Amino acid sequence: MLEIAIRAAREAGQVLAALYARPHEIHVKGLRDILTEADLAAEQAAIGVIRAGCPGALIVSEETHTQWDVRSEQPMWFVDPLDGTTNFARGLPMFSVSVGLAVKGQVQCGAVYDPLLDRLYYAERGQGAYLNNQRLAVSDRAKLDECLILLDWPRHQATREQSAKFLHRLAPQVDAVRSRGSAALGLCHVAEGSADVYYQYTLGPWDVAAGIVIVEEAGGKVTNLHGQPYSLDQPGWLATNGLVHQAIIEAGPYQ
Ligand code: 2AM
Ligand code: CA
Repeated sequence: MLEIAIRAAREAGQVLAALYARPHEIHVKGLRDILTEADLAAEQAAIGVIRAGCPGALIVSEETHTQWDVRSEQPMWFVDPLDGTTNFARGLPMFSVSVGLAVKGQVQCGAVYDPLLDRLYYAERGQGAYLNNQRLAVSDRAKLDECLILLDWPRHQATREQSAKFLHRLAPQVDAVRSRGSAALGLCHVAEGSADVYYQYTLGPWDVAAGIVIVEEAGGKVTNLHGQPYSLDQPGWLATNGLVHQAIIEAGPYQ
């Protein structure tokens, strides 16, 4: 299954890399939410790989999905064919493909591919997390004032204000703050130890499924924004190196 996830992420990523420098067709899906021809082309590529390797599988992909229930017994593939569409459409070179497989709400394996840097992050539960062939480990920073915080911005006004209030509390206490616009890459940066914390108030399961197992297998911790166990059908996410998890929770979150 990990090999299928990797192949799907790589093939979709190659589609994105080929289309990146060309003009884009942009469709508005909703508030601060767009879709390009590349999201759909990459989705076709990823779904094709999963269907070939795992016939009959349930695939929950951002642009094409039916109803799903996280408690179902059926294994579920969560696919974000282009995580960071706003970056992609503007020519900012920060985006990825995310492919994860969950069984009864537990992610078993996943791959996140950054096609421009040819960086493949992947993990299988119990087997460690890797970037290309290198084993990943979260950072050992234990104090907030040493930490680099990554966050992404929700689309809706009220949630964006909540996130800004949380940041208002955190920013004076930490080393640095960044926002890259790809949740999947944000989680992978925590896994590799280049960032210490990632949070976002609203994400879909396709954004996080692969990143969850990559962070956990790198020794990090993933919960909801209150520090409670996460659920793939809930919107709020906090991933850290584990050492500063409690300190972040105590600094927020703002409701
Ligand atoms: P996307 O590019 O696939 O749309 C930037 O805000 C990051 O958060 C991106 O990974 C973006 O995913 C994701 N994101 C933001 N708001 C979201 C929402 N309401 N639902 C799902 N993903 C969201
Ligand atoms: Ca997407």
